[in-house]
Amino acid sequence: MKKSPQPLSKNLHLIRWVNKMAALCKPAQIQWIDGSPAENDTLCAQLVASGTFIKLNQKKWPGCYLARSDAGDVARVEDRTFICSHSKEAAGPTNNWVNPYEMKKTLRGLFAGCMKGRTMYVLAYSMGPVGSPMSQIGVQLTDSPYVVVNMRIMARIGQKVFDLIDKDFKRVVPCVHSVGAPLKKGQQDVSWPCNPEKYIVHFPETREIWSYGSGYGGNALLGKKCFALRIASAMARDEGWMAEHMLILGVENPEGKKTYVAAAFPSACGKTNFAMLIPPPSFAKKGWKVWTVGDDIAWIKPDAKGRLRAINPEAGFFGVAPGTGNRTNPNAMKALAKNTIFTNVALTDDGGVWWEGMTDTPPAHAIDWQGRDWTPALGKETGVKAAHANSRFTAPALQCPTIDRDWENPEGVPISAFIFGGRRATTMPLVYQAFNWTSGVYTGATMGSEMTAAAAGTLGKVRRDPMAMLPFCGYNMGDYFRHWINMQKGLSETPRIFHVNWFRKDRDGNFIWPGFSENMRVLKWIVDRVRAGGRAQETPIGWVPRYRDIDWEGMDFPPAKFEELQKFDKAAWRTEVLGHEELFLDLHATLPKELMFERELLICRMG
Ligand code: TSX
Ligand code: MN
Repeated sequence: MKKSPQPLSKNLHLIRWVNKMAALCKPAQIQWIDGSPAENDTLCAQLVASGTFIKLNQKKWPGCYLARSDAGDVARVEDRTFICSHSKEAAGPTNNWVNPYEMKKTLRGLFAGCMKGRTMYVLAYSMGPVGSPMSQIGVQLTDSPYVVVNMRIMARIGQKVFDLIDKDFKRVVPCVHSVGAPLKKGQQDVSWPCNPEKYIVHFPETREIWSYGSGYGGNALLGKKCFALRIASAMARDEGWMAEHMLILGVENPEGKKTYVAAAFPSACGKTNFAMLIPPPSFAKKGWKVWTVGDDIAWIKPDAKGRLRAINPEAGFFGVAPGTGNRTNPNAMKALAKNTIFTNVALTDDGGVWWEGMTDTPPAHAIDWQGRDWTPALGKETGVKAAHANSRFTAPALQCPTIDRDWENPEGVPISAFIFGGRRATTMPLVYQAFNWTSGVYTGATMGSEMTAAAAGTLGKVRRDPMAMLPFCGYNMGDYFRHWINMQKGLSETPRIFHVNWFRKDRDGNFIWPGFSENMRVLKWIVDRVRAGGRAQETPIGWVPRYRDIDWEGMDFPPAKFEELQKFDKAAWRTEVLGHEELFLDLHATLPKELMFERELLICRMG
C-alpha cells in the first residue's frame, strides 16, 4: 500500500496547520490525498476489508458499494449544529450560537487524541470547477476513509487542488473532521465508528469548520452544507454574491435558446426530480429540453455586465434514495447506475440495492439497512422499511444523461428566474409570479411546507423555511433578507421571481396536479414570462397564468380543475399572512422594513 506521509503541497501555512492538528488529534499516520483512481481503489478495498463497505455485484452495479451506518448516525443533527460568530446577534435567533472562544476550548478537548489508531487524511477540495473565479477551496482533515471516497464524488479533490493552493495562494477554508472514536492498541474497529456526542461547528468570521462525532452526509462531507452553504453564505454577504440552497436547470426551447432558472424548495418536495425533469412527449416532440446544472446548491454572482451567473459548487449528487425510481426520475437512476456509493439502502440477494419506491414490486427478500432480514410481508406487518427514509446515493453528476453542456463553465450560467416552492395542501396556487424583486424576496422569505409528520396537533401546520435556508444560513436570517434585497441594486437585469406548489389537494384529499413531467407546462409559462410575450393575469398575490396561457397539448386537464388549482382563497390568505407575522416577530430585530411593507401591501391588496 502506497501512502503519502509527504506533503503534496509546498504551502508552509498549510503544512504547519496539518502538523499542529496532527499534534492535537494524534493519528497513527497521515495520508495526503492525491485524488488518483489507484488511491481510490485502495481506499475502497480498505473499506471493504474493515466492513464499512460491501462491494456490490459488479456485473449489475459496476464501481458501486453499499455502506450501512450506525443506527444513531443517519441524518444531519440540527440541534448539534453551531454558528460561532463573535456576537450572538450576528448568528441570529434561528441559529445555535456559542461564544467562539468557549467553543474552541470545548473542541480542543474533544479533538485531543481523537484520531488515535486511525489515519488522518489531508483532503484538498475545490467547490466549483478547479480554477474558476467563482470556486472556493477547502482542506478537510478527516479520520474517515468513507468521507474521502464520498468527497471524491461530491467535489474536485486531490493534487490539482494542492497545485492551485501552491500557485495562487488562494485563501483556504480549514475543515477538521473526526468520527470521535479513537482506537486503543489492538482494539477491533467497528464498521461505522462514530460518537453519540456530536458537534457540527462553524466559525463564519475566521472561516473554519470543525465537525465531531458523525460520519454521515452533511455532518461529515464538509464541502456541502457546512462550506458551500453556511460558510459560503457569510462570505457571499461580505463579498456581494449569493450562496443558495437551489437547484439550477436550463430550459431549451424549440429554437434552441436556453433559459436558466434556480429553484429553492424545502425538503421532501422533489428537488432532485425537478432538476432532472423530463418534458412530456408532446413537448419533447416540439423540441423542448431540460438540462441539469445542479440539484442542491447554487453560487450566484453578478458578472461584469450586471447579470447574475450561477455555478453548481458540487461535482455529484448526494440524493435521497427512497422515492427515486424509473417512474419518478429515470435520469437519476441512470446517474446512479455505476460508480456510486449507497448508504443505508437495502441489499438484495443478487448483490444489488433496493429502496422503497425504486420499483413497484419489492424483492421477495433483502437485507435491510440495519443488516437484518427483510421481506415485503414483514414490511407490511411491522412497517419496517428496507431502506432508511434518509438513505442516500452519492453519484457523479457527469453520469446524469441531462447534464448541461455548461455545467462546469467556470463563468457559470446566466440566471433569468428564481423559483420558490413548498409542499402546501391548501392556499398556494400551482404557480404565481411576484410583482417585483422585493415582493419576490417576500415570497421566498415566507415560503414553507406543511408538516407531514403525524406529531399530534402539528399536522397541517406550515413550517416556514425562508428560501429553504433556515438550517443553512451562516448568519442572521434578517441580515440575509437584507442581502437579498440589496443584491438587486447592482444588477442590469433583474431575474423574475416565481412561487410554485405541486401539492395542492382537493376536498377529498387528492393531489389536483399530477406533477413530475407535467411541471414542464409550468416551466414553459415561467420561461415565456421571462423571455417576454408570456401572458398573465393580475391577482392580489401576483401574476398568474389563465387557462389559455398554459400549453395543454397532450394533457387532459379541464379548465374547472385549473381554476381549483389556481384559486385565490381570501380566507386562507388571511390566515397565511398571520403566519408570516409569526415568522417576522422572531426576526423583528433585523428584519428589513421593506418586508414589513410588503406584508402591509399584500393585506391591502387582499381588501
Ligand atoms: O418530485 C415530485 N415532483 C416534482 C417532479 C419533477 N414529487 C415527489 C415528491 C416527494 C419527494 C411529487 N409528488 C410531485 C412532483 O411534481 N407531485 C407529487 C404529488 C403526486 C403524487 C402522485 C401522483 C400525483 C401527484 N399520482 C398520480 O397522479 C397518479
Ligand atoms: Mn439540500
